[in-house]
Amino acid sequence: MLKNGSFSEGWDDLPPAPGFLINQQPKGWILNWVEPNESLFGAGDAARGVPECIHKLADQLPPNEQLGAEKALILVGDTTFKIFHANSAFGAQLSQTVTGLKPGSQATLTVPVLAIVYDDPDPFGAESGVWVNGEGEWVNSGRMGNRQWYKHKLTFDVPDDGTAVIDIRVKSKWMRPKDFFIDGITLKATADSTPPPVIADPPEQPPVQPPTETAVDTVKVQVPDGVKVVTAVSNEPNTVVIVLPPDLKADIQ
Ligand SMILES: [Ca+2]
Repeated sequence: MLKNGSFSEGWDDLPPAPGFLINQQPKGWILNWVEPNESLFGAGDAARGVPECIHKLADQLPPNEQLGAEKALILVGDTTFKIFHANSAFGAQLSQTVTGLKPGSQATLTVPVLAIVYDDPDPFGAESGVWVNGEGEWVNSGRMGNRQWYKHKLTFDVPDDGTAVIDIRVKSKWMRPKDFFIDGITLKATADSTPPPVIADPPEQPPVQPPTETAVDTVKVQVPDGVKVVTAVSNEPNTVVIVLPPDLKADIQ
């Protein structure tokens, strides 16, 4: 099933990009970006810079942008994933391959994305999109809105191999600031219930007999003539303590 849709399971730091930028690859996901001067996912526009791709933690956000607030940038847990650049065209992608889904069943992937477009008047200035097994589409910022969570929702048929390759893409077309936030990704799907192959029968074990309990309320002690006996009560159940002087031995029957 889908891993780390809430971005709360940590990350790996990636090798430095130009400008000593260290991007964070969320656990369970593959992060990559369009290198400068490469086409933005096949479009005529090209990337000009490498976006910063990081986790924003709740305590790094003002209260009105935290979980549950009116302008929340976190939808689940205490982190959100942010992809942004202050002044450059860029593209980035998060990918995950989910296996073990029931072939032929229907599944629904939901990916909330929030774009901050600042004062860009171009409705195509920022776009985001989601693909499953190569099927998907771009949604431009004119449809996504500014500072609003847009929920990409894809219902798909699980192929025979039970695999869903998920690609989440964002791109910014102009040398203008753009921020994207992604959080609360869910996959509603049926796991393949085919039982795993049995390799060998487990060896037969003899049945274990429960220990029989006999109620004991008396301990018989035989003491030679002339030996004084002192009895005491302890808190240890089913335990008898025998204390002997150095010249006597115990003969336990
Ligand atoms: Ca989160």
